[in-house]
Amino acid sequence: MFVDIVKIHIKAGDGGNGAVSFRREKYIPAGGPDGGDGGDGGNVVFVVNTGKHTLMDFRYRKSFKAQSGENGRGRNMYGKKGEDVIIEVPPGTIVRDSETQMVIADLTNPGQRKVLAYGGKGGKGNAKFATSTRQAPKFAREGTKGDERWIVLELKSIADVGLIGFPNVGKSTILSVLTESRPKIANYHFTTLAPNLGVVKTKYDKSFVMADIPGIIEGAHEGTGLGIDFLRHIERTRILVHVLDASGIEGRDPVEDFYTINKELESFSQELAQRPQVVAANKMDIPSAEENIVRLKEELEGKGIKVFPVSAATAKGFDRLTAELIKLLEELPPMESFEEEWDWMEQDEAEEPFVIDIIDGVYVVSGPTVDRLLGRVNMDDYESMQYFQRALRKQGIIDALRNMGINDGDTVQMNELEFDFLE
Ligand SMILES: Nc1nc2c(ncn2[C@@H]2O[C@H](COP(=O)(O)OP(=O)(O)OP(=O)(O)O)[C@@H](O)[C@H]2O)c(=O)[nH]1
Ligand SMILES: [Mg+2]
Repeated sequence: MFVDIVKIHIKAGDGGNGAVSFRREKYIPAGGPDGGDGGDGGNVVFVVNTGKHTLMDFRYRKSFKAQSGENGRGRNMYGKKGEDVIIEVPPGTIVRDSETQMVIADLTNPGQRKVLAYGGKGGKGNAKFATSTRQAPKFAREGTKGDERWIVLELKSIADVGLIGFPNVGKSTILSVLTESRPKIANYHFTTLAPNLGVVKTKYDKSFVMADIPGIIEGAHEGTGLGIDFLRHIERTRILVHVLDASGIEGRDPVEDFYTINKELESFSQELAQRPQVVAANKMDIPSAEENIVRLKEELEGKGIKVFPVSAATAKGFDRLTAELIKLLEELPPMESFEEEWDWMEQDEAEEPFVIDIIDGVYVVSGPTVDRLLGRVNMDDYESMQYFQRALRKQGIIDALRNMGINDGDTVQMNELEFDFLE
């Protein structure tokens, strides 16, 4: 089975807890605090591996968890950082948030890496909470939780040129003539069940990637035949080569075939239907093709669609076709990548400006706002202290303390600073 869309769960490691510990030394009855910080949790990292072509690996394994950070220990020993979990995906993998369906990553370039769940931060050990007035803090901080979420991986192969057409018209045979790819070829419909890719090397010293997909029939958009879901594999091709059986050996008319397939294409995606198309009129080695090719050219070339008579069986006519493809590829804009619509990391990274913990009756305020504020004030300077008090009010810290039930005279701690609350 060809797996090209999967839902998986990812969880980054939690941060380790900070330790509460006191130095023990011979002859020194009560040493200072020496509880180390917890380690950060590991991240969930996605990496593009060009050796992979399907999402097969995710068929049985749907849950990925990075290691948590270790807890801090005494003697100021820091907890070890949790290991990242690395998830390898084929190029062309789009990642969506399973709830919102928004694209969060387009993993296209070889070797590209992206963190999709960040590990939690390790908590600070009690050594970090010591101040001149509280020399033996009996508290430490817990580590924060790692990110966790359900995501959907969807494979959209990246190819320059996509081969489309009815079953049995010779798409796979053409791929095998032009590339080293060896897809299954047989004289029955729906031989190809999953897309095949190959690299077309030309004498112009240029190469491009060609994709062959399963055959399309009338009603495919309603699920007839193999349906058209696999068209997502060629959504990112820049040109479509529409393969027609010019011999009409199966009793269909190649001119009608052309319109039928395009109608199906339109019902899948207007955008894909607008993609530049050239026609490869195949099976020219069969005599009945002579008559049909005249009609085909008359019908289509008037509409600006170029028709190339070819025979995959005898490998004839492909030089002109590939020359045209090279020319078009040079003119056309590069392949569009998916816009990443939403960056949850940015949202997560905008941490809370401050948090308040009540520890042993002390109101401990910490966070980026506090760090910034304390970096700016000089406690020995009256004006500076007044600025500090105004800032506390402006940032909402006073209100937050009030809401937590603080009373005049209670102790507030901000990093190294400790003072009594008095409005
Ligand atoms: N006479 C002749 N037969 C051809 C030519 N190209 C392909 N065939 C034959 O047509 C049959 C179908 O070829 P495939 O390449 O498997 O066709 P396909 O379009 O990939 O078919 P599906 O994968 O089923 O959609 C095979 O028996 C091929 O040998 C050609 O140029 N001339
Ligand atoms: Mg085929």
